[in-house]
Amino acid sequence: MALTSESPRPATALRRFDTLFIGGEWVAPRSGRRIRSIDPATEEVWAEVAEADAADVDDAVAAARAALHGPWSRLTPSQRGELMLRLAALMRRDAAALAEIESRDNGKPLRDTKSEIARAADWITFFAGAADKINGAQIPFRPDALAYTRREPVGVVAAILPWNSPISLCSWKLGPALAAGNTLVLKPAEQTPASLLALAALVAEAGFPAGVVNVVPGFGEIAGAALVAHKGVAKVSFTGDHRTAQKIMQAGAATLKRCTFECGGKSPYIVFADADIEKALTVALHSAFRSTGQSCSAGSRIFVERPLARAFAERMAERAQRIRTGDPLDPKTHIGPQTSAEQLAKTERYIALGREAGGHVLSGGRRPPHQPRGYFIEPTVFVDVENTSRLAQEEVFGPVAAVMPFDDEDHAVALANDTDYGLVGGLWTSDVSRAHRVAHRIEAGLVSVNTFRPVHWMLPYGGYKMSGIGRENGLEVLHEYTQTKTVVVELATGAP
Ligand code: TXE
Repeated sequence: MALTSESPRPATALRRFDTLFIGGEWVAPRSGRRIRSIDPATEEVWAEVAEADAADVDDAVAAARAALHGPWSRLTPSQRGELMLRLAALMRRDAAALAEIESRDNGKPLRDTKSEIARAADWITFFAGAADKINGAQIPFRPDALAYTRREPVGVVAAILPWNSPISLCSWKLGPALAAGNTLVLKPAEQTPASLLALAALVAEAGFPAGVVNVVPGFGEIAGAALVAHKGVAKVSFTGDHRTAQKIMQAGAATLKRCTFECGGKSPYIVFADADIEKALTVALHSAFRSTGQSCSAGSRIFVERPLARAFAERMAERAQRIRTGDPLDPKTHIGPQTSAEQLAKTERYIALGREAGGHVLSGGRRPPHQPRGYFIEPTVFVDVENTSRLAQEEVFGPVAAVMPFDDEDHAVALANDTDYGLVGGLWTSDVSRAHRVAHRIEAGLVSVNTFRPVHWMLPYGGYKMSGIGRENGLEVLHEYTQTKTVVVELATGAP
């Protein structure tokens, strides 16, 4: 394992984000508490961030409701789009600073966070263009009546965000919600509380009316729970663990909240013998190990046609050993640490479970011996793993891939679908009929052929089965942020 940085990074001053962003103002949290954000590459506190509790959440929801029925509702859709374009431009201007905050908070290499911020701005740009294209319809159901539909905002949206890509995943919610005329309360994950406050400063600079976007960093069980149970919140858009989604659904039941859930995955990556094997191998490494495996769309179950399977796994293991694990701020680093001590412990637990179940580690499987501190773990390739084992069935969210053989097309599809998840799937083949046949049979919201997880603002994205409810991205997502009102006007004169 080559390491990019074995010497400790020079100490930097503690960063402070002392206030929440509520109603266009920077306000101290009512409790006075702070979240201590740990840099996972050094295991040291690098920032202290204001922590919201239920009282702050009340204030944020009240501000969002006031904006929804006030100044925000009086703008034209084109004016909403203009403000969003201004925000996107500011995100591009400050991309380097935002990326550094995210890299310190979650340990992702700077080059990845930089490209994520640039893409997040593209997301906002796409939905800015959609703001003035959300139309209802006129329905000629009777000649003597005028019937039409209006697509109205759903109201205050609670966006609950995870720690793996805070600003990027925030833009998936912020873009369509704003385009459709909603207001938002954003709650970043407690592990990565800082970057959305930096984004809030850009929202203010762009000139959005006060209260349209509010940011309340806080813990899931405190600020998150208060937000998703709040009667002033109309919709929850959540990305995270499906067990948390279940709690949110229960909490929202009393007020029948609309929910969009994007949960985890255990995505199949199928390689047929007639595929471009070199390309399939390179993309497999990226799909399993990029972002240290902390991606809901990671290709963690790699099914390879039996005669090729062992050689594929060995070559993957050999190349995995050349992946540079190291300091996220070092431009030469390929993958950083896991974001938290809890996530590292989870990954190590699954590696142990894989071994106990008879799996063999061809590469990785341990913390890098030359990395004295930080939540680092080597990219790990397993063979001799059963698809029914816990390693193959449960989301690890670490850099761990299992290469498993299959015999024919039916077998590959059966293995791919034998999971509770259904977020992403991919297959590699040069047979065009088989490509479509298998793509149609895979139970997942996004299936790719001869590429993997081409996530893009124009493409609907979301899960089958336990991977989620609803879709994000694409114009389709605008339905998740609007509700249809039908208006009927009687045209006939005289008595009914
Ligand atoms: O997720 P949580 P965790 C998966 C991944 C990971 C596992 C656990 O497998 O190892 O989940 O991660 C907020 N009411 N994914 O525990 O708890 C929380 O504060 C309201 C996949 O960190 O789901 C944070 O903002 N909110 C995933 C957000 O939920 C609550 C990304 C996500 O945290 C809450 C992250 C509550 N009761 C983890 N409890 C993906 N799909 O990309 C927590 N939260």
